[in-house]
Amino acid sequence: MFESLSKKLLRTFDAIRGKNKLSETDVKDALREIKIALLEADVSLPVVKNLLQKIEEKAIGQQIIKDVSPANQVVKIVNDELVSMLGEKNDGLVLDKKPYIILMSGLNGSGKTTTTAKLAKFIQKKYGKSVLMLSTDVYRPQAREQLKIWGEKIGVATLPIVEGEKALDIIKRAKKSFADFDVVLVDTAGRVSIDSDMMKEISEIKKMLCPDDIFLCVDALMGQDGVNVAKSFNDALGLTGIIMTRVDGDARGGSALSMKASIGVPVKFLGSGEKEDDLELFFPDRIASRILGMGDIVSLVEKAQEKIDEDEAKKLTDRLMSGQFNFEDMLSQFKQVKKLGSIGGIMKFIPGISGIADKLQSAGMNDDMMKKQEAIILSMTLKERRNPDILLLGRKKRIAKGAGVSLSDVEKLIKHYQKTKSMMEQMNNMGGLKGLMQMAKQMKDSGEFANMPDLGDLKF
Ligand SMILES: Nc1nc2c(ncn2[C@@H]2O[C@H](COP(=O)(O)OP(=O)(O)OP(=O)(O)O)[C@@H](O)[C@H]2O)c(=O)[nH]1
Ligand SMILES: [Mg+2]
Repeated sequence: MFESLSKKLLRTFDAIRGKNKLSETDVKDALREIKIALLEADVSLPVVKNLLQKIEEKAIGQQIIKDVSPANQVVKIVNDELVSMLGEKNDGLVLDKKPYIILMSGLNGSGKTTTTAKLAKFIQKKYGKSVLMLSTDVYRPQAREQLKIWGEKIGVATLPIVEGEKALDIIKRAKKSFADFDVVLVDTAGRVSIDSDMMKEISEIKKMLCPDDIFLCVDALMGQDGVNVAKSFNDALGLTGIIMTRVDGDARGGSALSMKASIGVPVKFLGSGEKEDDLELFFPDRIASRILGMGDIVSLVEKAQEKIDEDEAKKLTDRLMSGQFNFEDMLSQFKQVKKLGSIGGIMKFIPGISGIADKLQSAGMNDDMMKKQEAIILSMTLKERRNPDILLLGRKKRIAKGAGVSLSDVEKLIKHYQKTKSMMEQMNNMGGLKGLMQMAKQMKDSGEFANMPDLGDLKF
């Protein structure tokens, strides 16, 4: 989601980036492009108009700030207005009460049950709270069973199922065990928003529960229709947050971007897959910077911290720094990259690189290359991995055959290894991080990474 919008906005900014001074026409041209990009991303017209008006007022009246390029000033204005449109801050869940009750609502198949389980896992992991899940979906066969299976899978308690019970009776029974838990998540039956009986039922559930949060799951693929659905649920229930599901599909993202501005309810979470960990908080500032190609270092670091075994990472760094790097270390490096997701996925998060990620990918820096290199290392004996110096022609040929690659592939990898090792030694001699910064500067000055941003480029 957001990729195509992001690409178009970056192109617009590129067009003004080279200019020392922006005329009113330059700004107007850029704004027109931004407008088209947002409309194509399915952001609703009134929302786009409002946003553009605010950006224009600021952009045209802006003071020239010393040392900051006009284009970056425009990017900053667009960024700030996007953040404000998306709802500024997301404090996540403030579970300030026991039990804290969350009611889940949504259309049929919008992802309520899956999201209930994801949310339970999130709460348990992030806040260390005990969670009870229950389903009042007595209409779809196996609906309550589905939640029970999730509970067993993720280690979260579910209310025992009593066949033949009505939705409100389930709530009545469940309330007796509420005191034993910090958080209670209530999954409900799917409904069509115009189905008045079902809307009446969930309103009654709400009355009985007095929930602290009422979330609506909206399928991102619905586009602007999703905003209309949210409006009718909000009118009936008074929502406290939206969870956009299926953002891993090819949704253009317009509904997520319009929600707060259209109905006044913020998007709180994004659901990005069918597994229990595929849920992330929706942070307006990070989303804006991701869209504007400024990368999202914070998300990357968090993602990395969660998945990489810190000890292993430290061990690897120590070995790198001491020049002891060998193929076993390289293999463990690959494993860590795999844990983070694809190389393309990682690059999207890095400021300055997101715009050239495609080019790098097509130049061969991609997951296929990594798989090939991994296969080559796996064909080496342990002794060879630990002592790359013994890799003479005979061994190289055997390894190539074992990995199903050509001899030149093996030689390329060995060269890559030698280069990395010598870079590490050089860096070590130059004094660690300071050396790295110097090396980065040299690389940039030599034109090798002409697109690498100066730190100054990223500041406003
Ligand atoms: N790709 C993707 N699939 C999802 C996501 N969330 C849910 N799904 C899938 O969507 C389907 C429906 O999800 P459910 O959680 O059963 O939806 P529901 O709203 O509870 O459905 P009903 O109870 O029948 O109304 C399942 O196959 C889920 O695996 C998501 O974020 N991404
Ligand atoms: Mg369900």
